Amino acid sequence: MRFAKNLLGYHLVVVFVTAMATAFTPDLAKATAEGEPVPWQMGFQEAATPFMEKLIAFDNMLLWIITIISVFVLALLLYCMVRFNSKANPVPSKTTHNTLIEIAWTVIPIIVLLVIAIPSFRLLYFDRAFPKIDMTIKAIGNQWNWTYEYPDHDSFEFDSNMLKDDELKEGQPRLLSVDNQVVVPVNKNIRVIVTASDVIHNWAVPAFGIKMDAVPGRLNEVWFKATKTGTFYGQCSELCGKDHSFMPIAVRVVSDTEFAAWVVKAKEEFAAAPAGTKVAELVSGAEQSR
Ligand SMILES: [Cu+2]
Repeated sequence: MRFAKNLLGYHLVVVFVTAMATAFTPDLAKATAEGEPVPWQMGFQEAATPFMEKLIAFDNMLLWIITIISVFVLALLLYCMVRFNSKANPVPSKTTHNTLIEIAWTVIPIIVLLVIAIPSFRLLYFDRAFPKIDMTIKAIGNQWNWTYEYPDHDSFEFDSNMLKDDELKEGQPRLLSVDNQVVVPVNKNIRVIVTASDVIHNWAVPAFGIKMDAVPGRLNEVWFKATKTGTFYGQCSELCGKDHSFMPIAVRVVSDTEFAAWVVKAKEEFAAAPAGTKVAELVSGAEQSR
């Protein structure tokens, strides 16, 4: 019996240690493929922008804080149960106030909240205060695909549709791969103007730390600076109808020269449209027929 108890205790410790190790060192659950989720992934996808790096560091800090608080509260509860149960402590104390403890349990939580609030506001500011933008793209959500425009490059535009299972090539992730990827240059500040033509969608790319609502008749904007080349996947993150889960986002980050070459090809492939018409129409509430 004792052996069984020891074994159970040992097992619980192993489970706890493994869980903690996985939670605190994302490397153990490291994605094999960058920019996309992997089976049994526990942490975030690897960061591909400075903002996401900061976000992950902030999340790790919060994890430490909530773990310490939870363990402390649990320890207090256990201590009370053992020390002050009716058997161990038959005559209860009549104490009702303790000024020192009351000040402590007011001031310490305030300090904890400040420790959380300051980096949190900093992060918000970093995200919302746009740096000098090198390039702008527009992402327009439709039921159920994305349209992209490149206003800085003669406003060519194209639709990005999910590839069906029988269209996938070797190595392309299912439900995330698209026919036309958004292509952007590496290490450049890219602004994404996000809007929609029908219902609310959401342009989200986890590795960039981006999640922005695409609202019809409204222009939202986000920025990112991808510091790694590769393909980064995301999905529409606002319930938008029956094919909500089938309008993925695929962003390919390439070098400057590759980007320049791609723009030349893309301009030919997707015949140029007059600059800005699409968004102007959307804002004035004109219907898009797709
Ligand atoms: Cu959607």
